[in-house]
Amino acid sequence: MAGYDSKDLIVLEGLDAVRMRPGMYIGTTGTKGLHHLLWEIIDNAIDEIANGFGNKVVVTLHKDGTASVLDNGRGIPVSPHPKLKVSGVEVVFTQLHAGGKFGDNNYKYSGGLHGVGASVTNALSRYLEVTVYKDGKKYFARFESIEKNGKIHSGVPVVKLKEMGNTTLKGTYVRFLPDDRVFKDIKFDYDTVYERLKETAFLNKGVHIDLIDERTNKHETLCYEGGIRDYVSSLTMDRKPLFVPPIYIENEIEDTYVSLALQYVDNYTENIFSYVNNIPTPEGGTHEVGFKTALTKVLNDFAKKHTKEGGKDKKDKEIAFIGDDFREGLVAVLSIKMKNVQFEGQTKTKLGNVEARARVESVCTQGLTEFFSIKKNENIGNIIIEKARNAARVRQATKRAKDLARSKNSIESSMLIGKLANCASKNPDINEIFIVEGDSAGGTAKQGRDRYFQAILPLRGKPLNSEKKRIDQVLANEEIRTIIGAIGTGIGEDFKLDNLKYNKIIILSDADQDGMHIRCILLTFFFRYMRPLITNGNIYVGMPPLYKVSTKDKEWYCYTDEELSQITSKLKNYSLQRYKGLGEMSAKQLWDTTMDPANRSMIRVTLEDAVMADKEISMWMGDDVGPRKDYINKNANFNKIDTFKKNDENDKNDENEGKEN
Ligand code: TSJ
Repeated sequence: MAGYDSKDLIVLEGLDAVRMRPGMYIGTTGTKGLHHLLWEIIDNAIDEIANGFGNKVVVTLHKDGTASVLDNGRGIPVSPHPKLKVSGVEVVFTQLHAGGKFGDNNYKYSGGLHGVGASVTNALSRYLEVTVYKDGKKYFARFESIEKNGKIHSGVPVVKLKEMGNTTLKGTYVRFLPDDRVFKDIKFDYDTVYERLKETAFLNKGVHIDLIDERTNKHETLCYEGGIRDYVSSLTMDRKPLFVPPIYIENEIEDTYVSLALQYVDNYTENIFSYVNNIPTPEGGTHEVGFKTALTKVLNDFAKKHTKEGGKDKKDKEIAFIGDDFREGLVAVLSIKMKNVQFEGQTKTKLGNVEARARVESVCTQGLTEFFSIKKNENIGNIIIEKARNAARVRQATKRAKDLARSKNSIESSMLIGKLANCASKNPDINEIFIVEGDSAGGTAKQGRDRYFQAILPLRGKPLNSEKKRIDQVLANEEIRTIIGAIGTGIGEDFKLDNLKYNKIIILSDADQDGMHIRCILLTFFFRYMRPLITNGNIYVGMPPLYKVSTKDKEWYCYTDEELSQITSKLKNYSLQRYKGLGEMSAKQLWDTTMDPANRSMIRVTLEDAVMADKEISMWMGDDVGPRKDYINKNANFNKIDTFKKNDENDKNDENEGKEN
């Protein structure tokens, strides 16, 4: 232990502090902390490469429990430090650098997870060895954490840096054994290291990173010429990108390097992965704000310009986009490099530097504007605007529906006036509302009803567009919003059964395909947004008759084909009327057959019915064409009320709603 003098002791005390409170430097002494030792070393090697010196890093997990990192950079300086009078290598491994304050040296951007440096790895290792290949010479040094008089001295230079002969190589090799007196478990995990290196390789384009596990003979070579472009592509690979390849921007401004890659996928979530000096910033920060501002601005400009010129969609002028609209389905990686970074937030993973915002915004605005000004990229712009327009519509419709559901006296709202024929009674327990397909049938029902307790809400024409892909868009439908207003409970999280205005909600639609479709949509809507109404048994499907059989002195209504043949088989002279729709019935007939509680038969909708309707709707409206095609083929001549018929027969025995009270 030659050369272990008082001057060094000061330094050594620093490293002992690390061992005393490892948590302060590496977070934990668990697996995460263990791997942190390796990240510090890797980050230093990557820094060298990122600064333009060398192009390769090899990480090896050895059988003896050590890990090593090799780069082909310039080699850590070996000359004596002017003040400390020890080699540069010794400074690197024995000097504790207070987090982030390592700014004004040769490192352009100080890396390392918290910038604590390689000395922390040394302090928490059994031993650490360094080999430097530089200026034709090979150098070696070794550090150990030694126990002496019951006290552990951390990271002591036991072999001072020495020349070991000639070499043609360049670079730095560091190998260390984590100290089992600090860590419970000192086994490095291949997958953890692999994932970290993959991310690093994405963030440092063109850098070759090898991972070798000598314990298992597993190995991997990572190198992405596209950098974060490849990162984004890998993220969107399984998620239907709306265009390829990702948009890419890269520029430097005021000593801040900004790179951005982005793509859109066919879903509704926002995925921005941001980094500062290769450190992830999951809490975001000023750089993300700058990017978002730029994206919103550029896309808004694009939308304005291209709707005016093209004039394809006049409605566009009505839609005011907000930033969120441009981030549905966005997958972006933003990586910046700058000096003197300040982290904030709960987990210190949010960039706080105010200057970063304008710089990132400037680079992104310029880059994106340029991208979209190129003629062949116009189509990509249109795809994004189309997606944003969709997002904006859903947002507005959802808001309208929610507002309506929240507003206290929504029944008085203008939309309902003239549509809803409300009942006189204010007692929800006895009140019923018929949701009737079509204005004409609605009119008949209004005439035929018992206006004391029966309300009628006609649905106009063909209310819902089956082209709509998302159920959220069902909320854009005025009819649906009217229903929400009439029922009174609100929807989704705001649902309150206590505010239900009608104990029975009865869907009355024609027994044809359109009728079934409307019924499906309504059930799906109730299932998704007012589910307690279904589980509570408030939703019914009305059963108008399909036929009327008349003889000279009697009339029968038939609700199924079986009933019809049963009755007509015993008759000789009869006339048959087939009801094609509710509108063909008189007010009295409708009352007698379908609305009069004493005679009517209705189906109480069960959760299973609703699930079925929901599935059916998903099939019709989903993105996946496969199942829809199958369904159409299988049911080319399907009976329109299949879904309900089965239940009809069951229910008729035990219930029966028609014979209630
Ligand atoms: F973390 C570490 F220190 F242990 C470590 C550092 C580990 C590994 C594997 C590599 C490195 C490292 C450091 N590789 N390359 C460098 N480069 C320098 O330290 C260096 C070289 C030359 C000059 C110069 O100004 O000439 C400056 C520096 C900082």
